[in-house]
Amino acid sequence: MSCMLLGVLRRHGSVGAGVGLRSLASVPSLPPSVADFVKGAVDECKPSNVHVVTGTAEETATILAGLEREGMVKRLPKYENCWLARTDPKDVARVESKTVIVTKNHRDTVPIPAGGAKSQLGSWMSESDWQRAREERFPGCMTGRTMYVIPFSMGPVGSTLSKYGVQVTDSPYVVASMGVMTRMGTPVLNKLAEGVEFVRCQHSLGRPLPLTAPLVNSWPCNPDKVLISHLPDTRQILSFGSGYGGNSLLGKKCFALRIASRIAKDEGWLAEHMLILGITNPAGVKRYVAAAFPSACGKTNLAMMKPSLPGWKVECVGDDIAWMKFDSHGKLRAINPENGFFGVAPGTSDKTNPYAMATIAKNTVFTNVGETSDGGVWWEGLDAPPAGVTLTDWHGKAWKPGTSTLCAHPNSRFCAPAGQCPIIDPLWESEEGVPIDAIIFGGRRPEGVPLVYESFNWQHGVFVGAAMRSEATAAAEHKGKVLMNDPFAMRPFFGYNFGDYLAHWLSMQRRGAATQLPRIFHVNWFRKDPSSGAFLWPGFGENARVLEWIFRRCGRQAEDEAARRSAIGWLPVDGAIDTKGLSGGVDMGALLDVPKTFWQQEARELRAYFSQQVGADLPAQVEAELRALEDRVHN
Ligand code: GTP
Ligand code: SPV
Ligand code: MN
Repeated sequence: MSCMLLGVLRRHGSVGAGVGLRSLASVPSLPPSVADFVKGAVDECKPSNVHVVTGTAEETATILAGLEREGMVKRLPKYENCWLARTDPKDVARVESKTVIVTKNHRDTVPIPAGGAKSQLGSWMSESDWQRAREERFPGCMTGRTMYVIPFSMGPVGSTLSKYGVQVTDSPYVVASMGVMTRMGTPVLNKLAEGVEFVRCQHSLGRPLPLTAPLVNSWPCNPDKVLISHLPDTRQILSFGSGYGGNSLLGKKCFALRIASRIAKDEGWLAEHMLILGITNPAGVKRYVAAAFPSACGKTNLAMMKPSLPGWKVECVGDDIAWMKFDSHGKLRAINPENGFFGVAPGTSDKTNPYAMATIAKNTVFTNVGETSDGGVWWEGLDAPPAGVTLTDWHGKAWKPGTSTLCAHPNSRFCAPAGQCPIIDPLWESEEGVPIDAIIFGGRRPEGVPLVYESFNWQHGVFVGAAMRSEATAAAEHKGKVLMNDPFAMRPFFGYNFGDYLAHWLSMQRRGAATQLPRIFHVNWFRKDPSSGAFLWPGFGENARVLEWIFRRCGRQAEDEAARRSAIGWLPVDGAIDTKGLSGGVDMGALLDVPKTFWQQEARELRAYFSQQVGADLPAQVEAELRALEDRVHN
């Protein structure tokens, strides 16, 4: 850390923008509250330099060129301004076991599980343990490195639904990625100068210089010391040891879900793990829906889907996170707080998601995908490259199709600007947000759960969200195909006690106008044929057939000719899902079946889960819905 820079911080409470100190005099100073935060981080982390990020294209180019020199990214000459990063194989996904929420009381963070069991609804750390963990990690952690100061906005700068943050980080890869995923730089700094609140985000890779051990793949990280910590009371995030995805791009899951869910509870709105899409029918009527699926369960795919049904159009507002608030007319309105897509690469192809393929054709950072000898990218699900083109896997080793290992890591990702999506919705940056007519829950359910059903009402819909389960995926460290409870697809992202979260959702009923409340649905694209193990439903663009039924239900009374009452909710009647033109034919009977013994078992398992994991914090209305389900499945 230069003495001169420290001197500037101390005397004026501000730091200049720009690398190096020569330009210091000519750049704007930081607003006092930001300067205080940065000064505290500098004093603790002891970087050698401070760079306030302005967000210009030239600055990004300089940062990427620096990353290339260090061997952290490689230019992909086949495309325009695209880059490939290969991480240390120990740093490839979110680390839920090292992710904590710090509050005074344990129960502010999670319901206390019965019989000393471990909570699956978040991880609490006491203030004193956290203080100790911080002192073991952060002092001097940026020695020899540059600390970047990233002013960023979640949501369009200036929108009443937007929130601001400042992230300090010693990872230039994070700066480049945050530049895609958020609105970042000087316009945000100007907003902060007005004195608006901001979330304080402190991130370090935890590898000060000089190194004491060699890097793997030139990717600095400190896997043994990873800790992703959140202080919702003071709106702070401190993340250490990982440079990957949601561990390090702190605007995403850490801010826009964990901290924002707590802000939303305090302020009376919802911060959810949901995509937002607009769907227009052949008559030109448009509706917006939000959908919550757990990580790697199809949000990005649905958000950008190309409908197989003639005349229908889908447009994308967001693919991962929705901030939603009832407006003065009692209509729920949603914004996508993000500015880019951090999407799963494997499985993405012109067949499954052509609009995602178009989105990632330029200005994209790829991480842990395979590489082609002609300077392009490759992953499982793409056609084999043409003769003469060879492949390198995500470890950087030569790789051939048919090898038993994977070419791309299953959680390899693209990071691309949302504005490049060919079907980005015209209102995706609207300040007031888009009006939501339906909320959809879903997950990977190989058995028993029908393709689609609708809840009986808002309260039952909240129960359906609370009852969500899904097969574990590669997006986190869980291994194997184990079925996990993942209420509201928020299990890894709750910023406060799940019982209070349910009460908050139930209270939304009073904020909305009765006639305007979104209908709540549950979908399952992943039901399997028990004998062959194959998916029963073709998915992807064909999911438009299910959206069509949902669209129709939004405009109707509960009772209509398209739906019949079942033990778990409203189901499509025979023929109500349009299957015309589906190649190969599908077994709609098997897809919509609601097996009684399966649901009796499901209700039993749900009761056990609620009593062990939520206990006294379970709202009475949710308990009543569970009892009502038990009655229905036993009759
Ligand atoms: P995160 O970004 O981790 O939150 O994941 P996501 O919810 O955005 O999931 P994504 O759309 O990236 O899909 C994850 C995986 O599910 C990919 O391998 C997809 O190919 C697959 N998938 C998505 N939609 C469908 C579908 O309708 N049917 C089937 N069978 N697979 C799907
Ligand atoms: C997820 O794991 O749900 C992701 C990727 O979207 S990350 O941003 O790493 O959390
Ligand atoms: Mn996604």
